[in-house]
Amino acid sequence: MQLRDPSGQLRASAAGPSATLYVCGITPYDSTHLGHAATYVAFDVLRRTWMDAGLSVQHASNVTDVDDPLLERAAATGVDWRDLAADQTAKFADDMAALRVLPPHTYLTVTETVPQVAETVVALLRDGAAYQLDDGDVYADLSADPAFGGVAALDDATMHTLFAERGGDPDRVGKRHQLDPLLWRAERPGDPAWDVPVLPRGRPGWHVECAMIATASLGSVVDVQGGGRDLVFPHHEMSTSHARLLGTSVRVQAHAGLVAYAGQKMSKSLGNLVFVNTLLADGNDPSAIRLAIGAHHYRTDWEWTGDQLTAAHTRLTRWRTAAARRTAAPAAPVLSAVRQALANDLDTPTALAAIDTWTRTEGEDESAATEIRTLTDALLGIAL
Ligand code: 5CA
Ligand code: ZN
Repeated sequence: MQLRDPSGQLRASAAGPSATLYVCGITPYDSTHLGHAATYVAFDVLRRTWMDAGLSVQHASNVTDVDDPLLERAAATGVDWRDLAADQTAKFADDMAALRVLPPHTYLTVTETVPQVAETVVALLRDGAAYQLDDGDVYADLSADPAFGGVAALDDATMHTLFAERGGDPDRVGKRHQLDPLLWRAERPGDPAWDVPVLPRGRPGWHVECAMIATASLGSVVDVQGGGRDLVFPHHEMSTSHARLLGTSVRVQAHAGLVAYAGQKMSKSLGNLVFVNTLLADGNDPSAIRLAIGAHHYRTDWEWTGDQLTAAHTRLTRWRTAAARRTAAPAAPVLSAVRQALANDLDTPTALAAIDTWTRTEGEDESAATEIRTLTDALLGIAL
């Protein structure tokens, strides 16, 4: 698998070659939209590509089931935040299963890992990589990590703007540096909070949650950390920094482009959403949804339109008709073209085009159709 990081040889262990994948999970306060789906499908194709290459994959993910937008939605709708999170997490799992996204091997929520996050925060304090303000809040001291900034490689002004836009608090009085991120938030009235050793009663910050879950689930090397492009800064910059100080290195950062709808990034906070469960309830075949997503390279931003789903249905029907033939052109060259395309930074549009070509070519091979069905099923998660 050749992501854009040139360092990328995967590791071989005594048990055989292996690879570790951390994909940031959802904040469960609304249904899964197509932007989420596109990101999770992209990393699912990566996992399938690795498995096809004979790697033993360990895949971990989190659920941000304590966070401001979730608490605000629960308060606004009069629902207990725990019920909202549990309900939306279950619905997300159903949507992912329908889309045939392979579930992570380790899947942890904030609420079930509070003691471990607290231990992590205490370890960072002990090592001088964090500090506590008078009210008990704990922040990471970014100056303890000389490699900070290497993930996003942004100038100071841009980091500052994005930090403020995406959950950071650059102007909090008492912080050593404006970009220092929150690790532990002491209890505020009405907020969920936990009693833990050493720290005041409170709740975890966001980035440290992913650092801790990745480290605890995958060990000292995360081959790929993935998410949508909106997570590059500050989230992956910060979580990678925390993980590094905890002894875990992230080798490759891979980010999916953002899916827009009605002219803007599809986003729970903007409300311009196309939900996966609505598309499924309308009778759309999950394989067509995957094809519509796979028609775009995972790294590019794109805009969802109904036409693309129509085109994906047409493609799926053509593939199914071709895969029902008794004889067809041999599958081996298609398999190698698809593998080559996916090995080239997960180039799904080229992989799909190779199958298109096969559907239009006649031949005498009697096992080709079965082999193509196996190929699309295993590598692309598409059932013919
Ligand atoms: N819980 C955090 C990560 S630890 C979070 O960002 N949750 S989320 O529910 O907001 O997003 C879940 C995943 O979907 C993230 O990888 C995010 O980058 C991705 N995502 C969100 N909106 C879009 C979009 N419009 N296009 C593509 N991916 C998106
Ligand atoms: Zn995350």
